[in-house]
Amino acid sequence: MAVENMETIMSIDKKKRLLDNLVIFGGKSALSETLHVGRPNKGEHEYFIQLATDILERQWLTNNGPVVREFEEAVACFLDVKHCIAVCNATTGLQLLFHALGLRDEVIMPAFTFVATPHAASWIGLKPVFCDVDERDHNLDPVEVEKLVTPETSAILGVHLWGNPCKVDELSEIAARHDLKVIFDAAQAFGGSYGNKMVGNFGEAEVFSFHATKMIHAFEGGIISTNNSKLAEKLRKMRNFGFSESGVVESLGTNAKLPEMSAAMGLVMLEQLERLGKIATANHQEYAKHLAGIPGIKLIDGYQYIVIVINQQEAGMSRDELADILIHENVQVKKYFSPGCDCLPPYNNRNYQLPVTRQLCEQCLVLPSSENVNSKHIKIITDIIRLVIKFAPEVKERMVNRGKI
Ligand code: T4K
Repeated sequence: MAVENMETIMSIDKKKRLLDNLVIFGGKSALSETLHVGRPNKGEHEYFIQLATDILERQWLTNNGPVVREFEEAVACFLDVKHCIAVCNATTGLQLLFHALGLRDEVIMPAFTFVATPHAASWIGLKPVFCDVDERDHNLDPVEVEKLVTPETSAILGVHLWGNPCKVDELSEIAARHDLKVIFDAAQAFGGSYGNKMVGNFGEAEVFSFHATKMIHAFEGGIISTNNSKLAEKLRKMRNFGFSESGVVESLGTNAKLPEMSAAMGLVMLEQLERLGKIATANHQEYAKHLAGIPGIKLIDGYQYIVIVINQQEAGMSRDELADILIHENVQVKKYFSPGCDCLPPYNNRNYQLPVTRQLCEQCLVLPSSENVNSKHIKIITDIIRLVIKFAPEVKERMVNRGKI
């Protein structure tokens, strides 16, 4: 037999063996436990238990207690912002902010975001107007924003997606020219910066999430940050049924308070910020190293989330097919954000033209990264991606034959 043919047979055999190792084709996962996107970072248990014990012994569990105040001060100091108002979650924080700013009618926002962004507006009777995003950073495209401004528009709501800041200056300039408020959903961007300032200092105010899945969490929780003292005072009353500090109801309000236990977790996690930031950065670099050169895979900048964009033509397989393979391998990837918010009820009653959003909704995949994910895990995950893309036609054929697609 010619040497060439021998090599072909050997490589076919090797390819088959390699593909047989994939769980989707009957192999065994190299990961003994499932890796999740958004697996909570743990923090230091002893410190949390100490704070939790103090809270229980103090018998002051909520309603602007000392730990909430300490958490607010610590965050304000870190962000170098005048006011931080702790709330029970970012969704409610956004609602308080919309209310406090007296927004009405239409709010321009991206459709490529977590559904909390438009839901927060809709819930209080505002109309989300979905705008396309920039392909490079997945954030609001100012050129598209400008086109959507109408006499009904009251605000522009930017979302700092994946921890990367919006084009704050351009959005602020458009808002100023049309006399609109500009605010930011910074749920994913704690620790991010724009120019020489921390995210948290821009627009009328910004809203962070400290949900369990965020790098820094408080089980559930949020912070509204602002340099506007009047707005801060209003928000403080609103989150506590409209009560003033002297205990008199002065305005409409709701219950958006953060419990002491959550604030305690927030403080514990804040202490870990530097360490967790280093882990997240190292993980991002590790992914970048191992994903380099894989056709059709682009890793998005920003250390807090590992977001890849899969170009089906170049990769030879779709985002959904790759996700399916990885999930079988114990890698619980997330298809954030698919479908886009404009395609979800109750917003799917208008035919939005959002070409970049549409494309990203089909192409983005978020991979696991947290203190639970190390370089060995990343090597395993990226080896699988490299393998299945290298042999994409065979992988797809086998998937079809097995009824997987
Ligand atoms: N704006 C933006 C741009 C946002 O991204 C978010 C929240 C908000 C506003 C609203 O903020 P909050 O009101 O929540 O403060 C998760 C989070 O629930 C959500 O907070 C977050 N964005 C969103 C991006 O992700 P899901 O539906 O993906 O969560 P879930 O339950 O599927 O969990 C994700 C993964 O994390 C799972 O694979 C399991 C793992 N996990 C989760 C939890 C809660 C754990 O391992 N342990 C846990 O305790 O929304």
